[in-house]
Amino acid sequence: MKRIVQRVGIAACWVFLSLFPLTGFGAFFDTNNCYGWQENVGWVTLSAGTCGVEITKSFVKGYAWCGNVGWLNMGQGPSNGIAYSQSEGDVGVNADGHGGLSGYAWGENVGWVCFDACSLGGASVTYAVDGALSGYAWGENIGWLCFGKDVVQNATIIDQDSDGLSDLSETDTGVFNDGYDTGSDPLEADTDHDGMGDGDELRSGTDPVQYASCLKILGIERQAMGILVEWRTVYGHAYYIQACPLSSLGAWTNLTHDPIMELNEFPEGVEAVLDLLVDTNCAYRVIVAE
Ligand SMILES: [Ca+2]
Ligand SMILES: [Ca+2]
Ligand SMILES: [Ca+2]
Ligand SMILES: [Ca+2]
Repeated sequence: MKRIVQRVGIAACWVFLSLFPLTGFGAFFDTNNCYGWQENVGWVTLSAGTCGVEITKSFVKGYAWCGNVGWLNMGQGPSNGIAYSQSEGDVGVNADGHGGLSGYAWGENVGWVCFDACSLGGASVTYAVDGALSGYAWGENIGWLCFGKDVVQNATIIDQDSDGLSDLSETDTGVFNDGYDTGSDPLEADTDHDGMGDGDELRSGTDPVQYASCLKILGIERQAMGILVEWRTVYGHAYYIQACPLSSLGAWTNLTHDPIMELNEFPEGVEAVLDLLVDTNCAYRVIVAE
């Protein structure tokens, strides 16, 4: 759907015809904070850098340090290399590949802690692909152990190609399913070579393993009324088109006051904005509105 906007400001006359891929996203991993809440003893800290916990696609491994309850052994790797059987000598916390945890951890001071407490009538613990734990585990000796979604982090989530997606989610299957199973290559920052990094594609809703699916300007065309800027969209996502005078590179301003949301075409479509300020010597780019 074409929209007409009136932009005020600069005069001059040239249009910089180029494609501007999404920019400005940083990696979204924060390994600085590891906390848990224990009902009887208050906040417990899974100390940053010393958590020693690794989440793989099917199990959790290592020791979590809780300031008030001591070390919590999440398991030392399953015997079969895939998942703990929960039999003697092979006990630990398993991951289901889609955010769910189950099984048991052991603490010298707290005894067994159950991570799939649903069977006990309570909630269970889930994990995000950035290593954050949330939900409730149950310890017979300590009661509920609460993991706060925003603050519990895992210290050893790895992002080998620094694209903002952990190796945990980059399943390298070539098929995108969801944030836990992106299908992208953990050793390639831009798996499909479309110019957008894998993490940026997830944030913008495009497919990280499809070359044709990416956020970019499709065309900048001079028309009688102004400059028409067209870009590729994803349903449910909102965008700003920004302009920048070539005489002042880096000074990007939004063409519209509010972001433009794609609510017509699914799963992907095209939007366009007509910039009425034709006497502008400038560049255009598209960004995803936060
Ligand atoms: Ca990665
Ligand atoms: Ca990657
Ligand atoms: Ca890409
Ligand atoms: Ca893509």
